[in-house]
Amino acid sequence: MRIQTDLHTALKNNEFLLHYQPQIRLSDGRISGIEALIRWQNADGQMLSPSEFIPIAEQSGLIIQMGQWVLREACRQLAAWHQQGQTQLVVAVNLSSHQFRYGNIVETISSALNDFGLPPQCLELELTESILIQDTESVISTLHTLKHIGVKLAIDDFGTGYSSLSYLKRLSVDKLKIDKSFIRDLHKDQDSAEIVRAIIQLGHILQLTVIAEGVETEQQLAFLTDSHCDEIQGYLFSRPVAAEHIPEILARIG
Ligand code: G
Ligand code: G
Ligand code: MN
Ligand code: NA
Repeated sequence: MRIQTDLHTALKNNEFLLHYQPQIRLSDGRISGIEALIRWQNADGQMLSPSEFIPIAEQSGLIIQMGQWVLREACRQLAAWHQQGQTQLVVAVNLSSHQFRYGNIVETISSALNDFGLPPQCLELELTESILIQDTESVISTLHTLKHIGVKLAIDDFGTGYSSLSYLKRLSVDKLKIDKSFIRDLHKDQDSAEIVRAIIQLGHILQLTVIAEGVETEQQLAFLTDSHCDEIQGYLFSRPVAAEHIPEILARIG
């Protein structure tokens, strides 16, 4: 209950902020996109991770307001980067299942794009498999509307959720994000390596972009390059950082 009250206050007092983590395209080594990740800097100056407060925000329904703030803040920041000349930059935003179902998501997204004058294809939505397997009329119709608007859709934590792959065919998803647990275990067990290769092949057969998350070592990078993975994200290139650090990273890796 305490953290729930605190979350309300935090929204009112602007205690949330976004950190940003670059995604690197392996074909040319350049930054293809940036994932926005929420942080909570509370009144004591303590930085809290979303895994500590997102589940509580989901339970209380506050995730909807929080998610609206995230979308608008990410769009505001992206528009600023576009104005600084990074006109091709894409920002990826995580959506929670609750927000997707009850959050008036289409309206939130179209007004954010409109208010900040952004082309829809520079916004990517990261959905979890738990959203996609719900497979109800309303989820499918929302996904189609979002595609029609022109935003990109990525499946986050791919491989950890449910085994039904039928939605990949039916819903026009653009990208698979291979869950970091497989990348972590790449060189510990043969199965993870086989699974990663299989996901990349599956993605390519379906003409999807495949990105590996949680890339921390040169050894993992070499494996992913060899397996024709399209993009990588992880501490090897950069941790999630405050927005002010992004221009220097863009200047360094392009
Ligand atoms: O940085 P990391 O500790 O940043 O994030 C932990 C988890 O929180 C991840 O599963 C990530 O997808 C989720 N997360 C981060 N930011 C957001 C957000 O803005 N909205 C939602 N729904 N989840 C987020
Ligand atoms: O669930 P989602 O993929 O949105 O969350 C991304 C999470 O992964 C965030 O918590 C982010 O801080 C974390 N992360 C990003 N890069 C790495 C990495 O190289 N290693 C590990 N262990 N975590 C990472
Ligand atoms: Mn994500
Ligand atoms: Na993920």
